[in-house]
Amino acid sequence: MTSTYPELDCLGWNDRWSALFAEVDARDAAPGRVIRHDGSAVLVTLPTGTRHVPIHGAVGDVTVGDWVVVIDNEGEGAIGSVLTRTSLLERRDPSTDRSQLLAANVDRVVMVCGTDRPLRVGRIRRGVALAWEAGAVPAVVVTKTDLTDDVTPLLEEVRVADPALDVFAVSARTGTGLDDLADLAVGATLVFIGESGSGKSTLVNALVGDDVAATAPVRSGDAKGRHTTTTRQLHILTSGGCVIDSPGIRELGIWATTDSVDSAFPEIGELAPDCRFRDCAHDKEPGCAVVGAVEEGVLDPERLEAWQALRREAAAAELRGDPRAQRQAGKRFGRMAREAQRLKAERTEPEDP
Ligand SMILES: Nc1nc2c(ncn2[C@@H]2O[C@H](COP(=O)(O)OP(=O)(O)OP(=O)(O)O)[C@@H](O)[C@H]2O)c(=O)[nH]1
Ligand SMILES: [Mg+2]
Ligand SMILES: [Zn+2]
Repeated sequence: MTSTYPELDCLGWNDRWSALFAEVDARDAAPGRVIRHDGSAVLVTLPTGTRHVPIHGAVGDVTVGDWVVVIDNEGEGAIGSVLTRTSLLERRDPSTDRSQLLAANVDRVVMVCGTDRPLRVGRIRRGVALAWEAGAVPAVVVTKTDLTDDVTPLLEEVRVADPALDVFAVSARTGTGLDDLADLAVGATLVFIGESGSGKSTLVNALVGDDVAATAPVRSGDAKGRHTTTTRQLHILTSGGCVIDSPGIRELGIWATTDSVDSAFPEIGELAPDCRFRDCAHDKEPGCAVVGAVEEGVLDPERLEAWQALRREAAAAELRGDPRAQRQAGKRFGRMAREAQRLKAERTEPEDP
């Protein structure tokens, strides 16, 4: 089948977007993909070329990777609508506690870690939960392998974080391992996330085969980055597919629901039905199958600890941000308080002779 807009094929235009766009009823409208967000305007690639389009409040949030309908394309241009997303990566902004859109329509959330800094297992787990919540599949890239003699301990730590994760060991400098990563991108959109200085932009340049993104040396001593990349930008790979480069994230605030945390820990979900209590928190409850599995040595205690920590964090975030979750928790608390009073009353009642 021939494409409706061959100019957009390299950005991932397909039958889905074509069908969604066909439903739009607007004159002088054109489909395009947002390749950069500049605050008051977005850079959009359209069949007619790439242009800035101002954003007005009405459309709601637009983010990099979005497929949009640009109206009045011959004139000033405006975003008429955002086509229904296949995925949306967002995080909690630690300063405002609001959701911040990071990227849309991504297939893979790729956490980039450099061998010149410690790998943080907790951070990887957070990324995994965030990726599933977005509707994308997580992956890890351990880059700068040319700086170490033995990458095995780092890969082992990733395995500890999540044994099911896809892991790529690469060097942007020597090119080792880049082919596998390029293969992952074919027909897909990847988004790179990770600490400043971890090597995201260098990796983008290596994949694109050109210096399309600015990079800067890390601080000597602690290998801290300098926050070189300041906007999210989508790049097209000549080998096929797209990669979104993003600024180093200082704190990957979790914006995940307790459900998405659970989907990052399927082995716990499989055990849970065997717990005595349906709402078992797998902590100190009697008859807990999950704690039992840890005691029998079939479940890694670190996995349970990580699940508990992420679960707590997601639950707290839900409470802060979601009035419905707050009400539910309020009811739970009310039940608990009534139960406590009942028990107290029982205890203080005169005993039967
Ligand atoms: N030896 C070596 N150095 C690398 C490699 N990849 C990146 N670097 C270096 O690491 C430093 C930081 O790389 P950047 O690509 O700017 O890092 P970044 O993740 O984009 O950083 P921010 O934009 O600040 O988030 C640069 O000096 C790169 O040359 C690699 O594979 N090997
Ligand atoms: Mg960068
Ligand atoms: Zn349990």
